[in-house]
Amino acid sequence: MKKALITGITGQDGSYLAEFLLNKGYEVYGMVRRASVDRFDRIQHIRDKLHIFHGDLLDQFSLVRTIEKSEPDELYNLGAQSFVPTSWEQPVLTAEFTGVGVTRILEAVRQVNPKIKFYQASSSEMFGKVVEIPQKETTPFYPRSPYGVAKVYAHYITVNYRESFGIYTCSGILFNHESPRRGHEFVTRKITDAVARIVTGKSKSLTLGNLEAERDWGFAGDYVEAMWMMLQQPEPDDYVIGTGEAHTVKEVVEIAFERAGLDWQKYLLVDKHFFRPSEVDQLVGDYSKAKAKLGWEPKVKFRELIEMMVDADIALYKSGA
Ligand code: NAP
Ligand code: F7E
Repeated sequence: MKKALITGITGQDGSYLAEFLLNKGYEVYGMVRRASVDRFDRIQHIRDKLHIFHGDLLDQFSLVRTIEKSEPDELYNLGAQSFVPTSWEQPVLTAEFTGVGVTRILEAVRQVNPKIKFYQASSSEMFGKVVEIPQKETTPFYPRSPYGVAKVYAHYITVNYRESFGIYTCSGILFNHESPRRGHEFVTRKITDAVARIVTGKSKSLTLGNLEAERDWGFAGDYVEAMWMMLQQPEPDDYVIGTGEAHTVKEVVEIAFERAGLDWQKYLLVDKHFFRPSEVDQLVGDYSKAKAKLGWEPKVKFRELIEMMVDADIALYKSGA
């Protein structure tokens, strides 16, 4: 039985990846940071099948101990401060979690067992002010937020440990991916949650920032499969994962309200407070390398994804949550 260790197992992707690996017959270990209350909502349904250790990307010794105790064949590093606006408010902490944290965990791998296969959660935010459309593995990076800058560092340290020490490291450059488990502060979930609140009489409006920004939105459940596929190849490499389609925030709004039979223009407000100091205007991923080498393709389409999220949020409120 193969063993996998996931950092960030309590997050959106961590929960889908844990489910995916359990279904593949893996023994799944998760590293969680200590909090005064457990944050296991997303993994509650599989909690009894998981092995959980406490550790933190800020604490080198806890990383070494977690890897020693779990003895993984594969390590998926999904833990990060992942919300872009917070990275302007806490740039140093973001650099520590999202950037230097990756060096800490790679050092722990090197010390404990350099044969572990390592996946790093890189991001399309690294492309930032894009220099070509669509973006692929060879597109130069131009990050536009402290989060994007930290991810560029993390990406290159992952490449560097592959080239310097021969460790099997892969970097998945993932474009935005969403699901009913997405954090409420991210724009898709903020919109679908607001629609559900309006439908159930809990709210009267939704306030957003830049409606014209374009993103390439896919389904998190599809994307975790790509992470696993990367670690099953004969040679480690880096891959862009996206859908190849760009849509505006306004399109998300239109589809979400339409799904609930509401006219969005009656409910939507725009506030400068939600605009960013520097914006990423257009992201769209060219996933042809992943398709050719991994045989990976996205399954869930954009409209289907937003409708799935609206339906799930309405069901949640109707169930009394
Ligand atoms: P998420 O829902 O925000 O989850 C982040 C996870 O990281 C949580 O489990 C969190 O634990 C954990 N974490 C935060 N700081 C940590 C620390 N110091 N030590 C250990 N764990 C820590 O993010 P996600 O959407 O699942 O994304 C997973 C990864 O992919 C992240 O690295 C993100 O930056 C990257 N990524 C995401 C997307 C996307 O569109 N979702 C796209 C590209 C890349 P708590 O539960 O304790 O907070
Ligand atoms: O913003 C605009 C905002 O916060 C998307 C993370 O998973 O994907 C995610 O980062 C767009 C931006 O995601 C609001 O200005 C308008 O243009 O949902 P988001 P993100 O910043 O793209 C990347 C790939 C990651 O790696 C990150 O970890 O939506 N927008 N109005 C808004 N965004 C938010 N959050 N809230 C608004 O009210």
